[in-house]
Amino acid sequence: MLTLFPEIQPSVSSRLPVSDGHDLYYEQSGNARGIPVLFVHGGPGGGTSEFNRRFFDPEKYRIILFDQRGCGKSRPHASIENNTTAHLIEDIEQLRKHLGIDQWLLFGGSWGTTLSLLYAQKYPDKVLGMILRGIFLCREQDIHWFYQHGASQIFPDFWKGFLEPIPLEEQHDLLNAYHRILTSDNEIARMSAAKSWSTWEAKCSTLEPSTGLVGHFSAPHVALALARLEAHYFVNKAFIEDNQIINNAATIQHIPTTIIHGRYDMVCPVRQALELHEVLPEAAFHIVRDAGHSAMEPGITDNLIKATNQFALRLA
Ligand code: STX
Repeated sequence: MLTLFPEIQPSVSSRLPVSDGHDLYYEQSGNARGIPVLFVHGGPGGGTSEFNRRFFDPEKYRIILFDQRGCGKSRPHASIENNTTAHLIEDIEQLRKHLGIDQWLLFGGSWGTTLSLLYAQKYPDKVLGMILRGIFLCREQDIHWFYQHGASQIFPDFWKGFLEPIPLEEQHDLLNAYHRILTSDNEIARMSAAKSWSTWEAKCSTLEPSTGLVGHFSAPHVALALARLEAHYFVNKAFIEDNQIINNAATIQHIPTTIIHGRYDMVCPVRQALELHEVLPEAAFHIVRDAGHSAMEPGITDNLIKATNQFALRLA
């Protein structure tokens, strides 16, 4: 079983002003002359963490992490103004040009797979390959599963905590109820809802309870961005057509892709990975038999690092 590479520090950490007053945090680590790889984080609103650098051999990769607009160290924090999928795609393209990179490898998890796939469909000639973990197609049924009925049946105990901030008469439409509170003027209610939202997601992300993951995502700064951005994107159906990713698979057929998904992923059920693989039959596809959603599940980490090592050989 492969485990994370040793901790490294970024050689450059900087900011990139993008459109509409948003300002992105990004950083580079590893080998400045290595294969460029972009880490595309989840949520939306999850932000990057230091351990995200450690999926890549630092001698072979030029590792780029960035925080999508509105989250992590990007500013303004938790802002849903001028924050749509199209903006995020153009931010990635602006970052690519800014860094002087012709083509790069995309490494995305969860919402990071949604965004990577949509970016690749818009700019297929900029993408060397994709490593995708925990496929999230972001259709109505995929959102409904996690925020209304589905995962609620597997984790009924944690679900109580998710229902807690929502008045009974609004519980038939939890996403809109949360969105109302998370965008209200009541700062206390906003923060309390954000904490319940993010705790639910973090608790459902691993097969075994992970206090580290729950602690990170329920901390106020992280929770607020994650909850506000997710609710904003999901009430708007991610600003994409239903089944947009599947319907446009032809545009990315030729891009070398590895799909990795935990059998017991309760945030994004594995069926989404299967459906993606059906339209990208050339992609390598690994269902990890003893894993949930998180990249930190041991079997998922192992498969992710195997994939980055294989891409390093292939792209050398
Ligand atoms: N959200 C899917 C997603 O991208 C519905 C995601 N799921 N869990 C996460 O992200 C955390 C990493 C923030 C726990």
